[in-house]
Amino acid sequence: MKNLTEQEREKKFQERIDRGEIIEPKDWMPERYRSQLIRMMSQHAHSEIVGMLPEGNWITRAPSLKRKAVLLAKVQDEGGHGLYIYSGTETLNISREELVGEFLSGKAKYSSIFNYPTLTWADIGAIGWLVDGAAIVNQTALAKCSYGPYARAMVRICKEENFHHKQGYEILATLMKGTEGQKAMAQDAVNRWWWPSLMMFGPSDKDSPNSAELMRWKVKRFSNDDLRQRFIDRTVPQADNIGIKIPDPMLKFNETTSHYEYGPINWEEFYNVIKGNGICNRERMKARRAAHTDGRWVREAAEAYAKKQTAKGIEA
Ligand code: FAQ
Repeated sequence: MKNLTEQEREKKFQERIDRGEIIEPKDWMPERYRSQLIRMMSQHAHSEIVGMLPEGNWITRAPSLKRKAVLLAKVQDEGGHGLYIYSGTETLNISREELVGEFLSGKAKYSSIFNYPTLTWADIGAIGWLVDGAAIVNQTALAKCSYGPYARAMVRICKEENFHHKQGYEILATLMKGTEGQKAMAQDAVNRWWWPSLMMFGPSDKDSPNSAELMRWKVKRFSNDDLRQRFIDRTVPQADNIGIKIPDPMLKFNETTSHYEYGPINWEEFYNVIKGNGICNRERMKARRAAHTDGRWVREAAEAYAKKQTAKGIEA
């Protein structure tokens, strides 16, 4: 690659992608490929970390010891996913401090979905079933993306998300077998989380500025609308199974296409949330900034310990 012009390098890079080769950290890559991956992977990592907050809200109020243990494990998993994806992002030559700094300053985004409140226990079921369900559809595709560290992270993360999905569905299925009040609570949670879950897949293809480039590089393997459709098609029958009604009067199965048709998504609400004006945006950022400040001593202690160990290693 040494004597090639930038254009020739990019051409060779695209040929590798077209052949289905996996790009690894030490391989040459266009600067734009690197920066797009940093944008997308860091947004994903921040989302996993912020995603701990709505569910963390119910750990102390889970209805039984078993539910509490399961929820605690799930929230810890999400934290682990965040750290795992941060490590993957660091292979693109950016430090954890920079990544976290961009998030805390508000420069980097996180998923719109985590700006909605968890009002009742049924919301924990709805998050597991719908939010993790949407995340699995999106991430199963990303497990086949062209960047090795991201693809490998997704394989492992999807396994855990499958457990999260099942536990959420089981919470709602249990409520739907309960009293009228419990059924109403489950339905109300799905009414509030359905549309925001569809927004997780990002804007419609015609309004998605990054999609064409990311698909050319096989970072995205399917478009936002295709993945959204896949999620709807697999989720509606699950709702039917437990007697939950999807809050969309226009939802109907099209026998010819074998897909569900659905009503219009409120994109104004989506853009409002990603601009920082959702119900919980301010609360979420406040919580993360406080956690960062309160955790300073831990970072300092870990750094001091690491330095001491290194020094010992050199002496030995
Ligand atoms: N929220 O051109 P596109 C989880 C932004 S993890 C906020 O289509 P792209 C696990 C987008 O950044 C959930 N912003 O963008 C869990 C761009 O703005 P920018 C997170 C959004 O990148 C479960 C602009 O709109 N998953 O749930 C959103 O091609 C339960 C234009 O959009 C990932 O991050 C949104 N929903 O496609 C944890 C997966 N959608 O940056 C706890 C990886 C779009 O140019 C509990 N990411 N935007 O200023 C992706 O697959 C993609 O980045 C998309 C967006 C599909 C999210």
